[in-house]
Amino acid sequence: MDYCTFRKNAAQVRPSTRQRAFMENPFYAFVHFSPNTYTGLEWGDGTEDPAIFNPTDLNCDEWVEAIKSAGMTGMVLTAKHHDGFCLWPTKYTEHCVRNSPWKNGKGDVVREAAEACRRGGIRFGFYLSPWDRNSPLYGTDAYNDYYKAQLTELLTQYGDIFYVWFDGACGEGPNGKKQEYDFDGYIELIRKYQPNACIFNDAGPDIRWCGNESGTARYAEWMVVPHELCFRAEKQTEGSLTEGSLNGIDNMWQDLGSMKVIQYSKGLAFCPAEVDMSIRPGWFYHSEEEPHSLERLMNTYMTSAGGSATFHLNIPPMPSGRFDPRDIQRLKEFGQALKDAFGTEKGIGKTVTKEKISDTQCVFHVTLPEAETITYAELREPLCNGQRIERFRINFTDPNGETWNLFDGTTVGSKRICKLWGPTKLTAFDIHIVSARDDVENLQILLY
Ligand code: FUL
Repeated sequence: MDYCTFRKNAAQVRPSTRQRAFMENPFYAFVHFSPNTYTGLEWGDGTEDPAIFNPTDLNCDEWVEAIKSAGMTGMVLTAKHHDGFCLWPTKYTEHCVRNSPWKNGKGDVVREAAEACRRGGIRFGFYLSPWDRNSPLYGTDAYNDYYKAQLTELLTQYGDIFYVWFDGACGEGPNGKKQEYDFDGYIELIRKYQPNACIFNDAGPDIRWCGNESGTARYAEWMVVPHELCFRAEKQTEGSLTEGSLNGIDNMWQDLGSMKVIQYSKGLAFCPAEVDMSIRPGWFYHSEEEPHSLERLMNTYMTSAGGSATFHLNIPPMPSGRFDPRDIQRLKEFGQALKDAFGTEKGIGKTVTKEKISDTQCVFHVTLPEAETITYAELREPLCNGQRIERFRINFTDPNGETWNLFDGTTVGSKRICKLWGPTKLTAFDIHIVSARDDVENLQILLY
């Protein structure tokens, strides 16, 4: 296969309908809640007494309000973490809320959270840890049946689910044995009962892990990646450009999608990255911890949701079941900062003309109706055309004819927020597509 054909084939790799819908709302919350909230641990060992789980003041509507105040549009609850304790009254183990004093064993945190999301108009999803340090079945085939039975309860009893988050962690269970997870079987169940839900896992199928838990996105994030990495996603091309292999590829690689890497891939898949981090150092609540600075959250947002990935931000409830007022405050400030930055579109009525140089290079000339100070340009590739842009520059020419570079970028994908060098009053500027895998059509340009 020649270089141009391989590159054009890479540009044909497309998202599924559910992935496209998911990338429209790339900012959502995680909620880590379990016996760890009461023991102060990050990983419980499964021997915790269910009686310690007792959120005397649980208020899921407050969670939803706080989540919405930051601009997030979904919530993913840890229905079961590695300690095996279930936040809903599952039929399949006694290690669950039924044996907690909370509401005399009649409570169901999953239901309260799902219903609060519904009332508040945000989406609901769940995390169900495959690693289970409590279940005596762990390490045997019967565990996969147990896990699927629990998955089925969650998929069928709590309304629409937008996201199922599969943790990659696979440690030892109470018998010292490790488990071989039947991910194919788990995925089949989700497709059957919640066909619109996206599924997170290191290897796909729908959303993959960015490779760290500190909110650090890649400088150039690709949605089209080697199937060797995301082998649970659909393989959409056949044949490599260069002989060789990508054995050993993992989600820590800094470059997963440039031609330098994918030339060796024997098939490509569409699988965008999620950047997941907690608002505090821990995933679970520890009173001595403080929420991260507004600046850190903003930076993470710009490079994740604004960098062709998604942003999954965790807020851990306190033992009472409420969010910490410090976190609520930080979420409000964050939402306000996002509104200040992106609440009012500028350059309304601008004209855009495209100058095509070749199939892989073009320039978009943008003219504003009047001079305005533009801080951010937000670019979006229509994902129905796949991901094409490899490198771009935003330039403007001053009245003396001198050209200035306002932004130098690589990938665009679902959304690229470009903080322009400035501030500069602009009436016209150019977006040079320096390199693309195929003709760039209908580039969306929003100014703020
Ligand atoms: C990790 C887990 O081990 C952490 O406890 C946390 O749930 C994080 C989101 O995923 O793999």
